[in-house]
Amino acid sequence: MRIVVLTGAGISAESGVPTFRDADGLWEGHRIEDVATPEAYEAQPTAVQRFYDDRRKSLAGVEPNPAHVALARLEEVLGEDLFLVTQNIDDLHERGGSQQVAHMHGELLKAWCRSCDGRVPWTGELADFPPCPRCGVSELRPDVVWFGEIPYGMDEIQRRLLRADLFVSVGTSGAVYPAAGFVQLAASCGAKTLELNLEPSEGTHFFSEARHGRAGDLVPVWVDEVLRSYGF
Ligand code: BV8
Repeated sequence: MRIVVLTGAGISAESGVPTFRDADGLWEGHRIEDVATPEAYEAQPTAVQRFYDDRRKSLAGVEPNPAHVALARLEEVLGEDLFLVTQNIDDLHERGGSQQVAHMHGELLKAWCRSCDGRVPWTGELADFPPCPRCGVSELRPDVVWFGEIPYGMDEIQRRLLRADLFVSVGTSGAVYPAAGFVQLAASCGAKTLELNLEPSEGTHFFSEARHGRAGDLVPVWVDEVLRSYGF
C-alpha cells in the first residue's frame, strides 16, 4: 500500500513547538504572513532573521513526541511505500527517527546563500549577517519557503500524490496552499483519505475519514493498525 503522510504544526504541538493558530500567535503579535514573506525580509531583514533565530534556538529545548516516533516506526516497515512530507521547518521528524522527510517549506537548521545559491547546515544566528562559509559573502537567509515563494520538491510530491493508495493528514489546519489542496488531488486519483487532527480542519469535508484528538494519541494507534494489516 503506497501511503503519503502530510504533517503540520499540530504534530509538534505536544513537543512544545507553538502552532501558527495558537491563541498567543507565534511572534509578538505579528501576523505570520507579515514576517514570513520576501517583502518583510526586504523591509526589515534583521527583524525577520531574529524571528527565525529565536525559533532555531528554541529547537534545542524540545523533543520528538510519540507521533513523530510512530511515523519513524512505520517507515521502517513500509520503506519506499511511505512518503512523509511536512510543512514544518523543525527537525523533530528526523530526531524521531524518520530517514526520508520532504520539507516542502524548508528547514530552520539550514541557511541559503543568495549570492552563491548554496545551502549550508546552520545552528547559530543569522541576525548578525555572518559570511557564507562557501563564498564568504554575507547574503545568508533562512532556508525556508516564505509566502509567495514556491514550495520545495513539488514534482516529487505531486508524483507521490497521484500514485497514493492512502493519503493521511496530521496536525494541519488546511489553511495554507498548495499543501491544503493535496487531499483533493489524492482523492481525485482514487486514494482513501484520513484526517488526524485536534479539531476539524478547513478541508475536513474532503476526507473520507476523520479522527479528532491529539496526534500523540491518534498517530501511534493508526500506525499500529497499519502494521497489524501488514501482519506485524
Ligand atoms: C505558493 C515556512 C505558488 C515559514 C510556511 C490558493 C488559495 C489562497 C491562497 C493561496 C493559494 N495558493 C497560494 C496561496 C498563497 C499562500 C497561502 O496559502 N496563503 C494562505 C494564508 C491563504 N501560499 C503560498 O504563498 C505558498 N506558495 O503558493 O507558491 C505555487 C504553488 C504550487 C506550486 C508552485 C507554485 C507558500 C506557502 C508556504 C509559506 N511558509 N512556513 C515559517 O515556518 O515561518 S507556511 C506555515 O503556515 C507552515 O509551514 C504551514 O504550512 C502553515 C501553518 O499551517 P499548519 O501547519 O496547519 O499550522 P496551524 O497552526 O495553522 O494548524 C495547526 C493544526 O493542528 C490546527 O488545525 C490544530 O487544531 C491542530 N493541532 C493543534 N495541536 C494538536 C493538533 N492536532 C493534533 N494534535 C495536537 N496536539
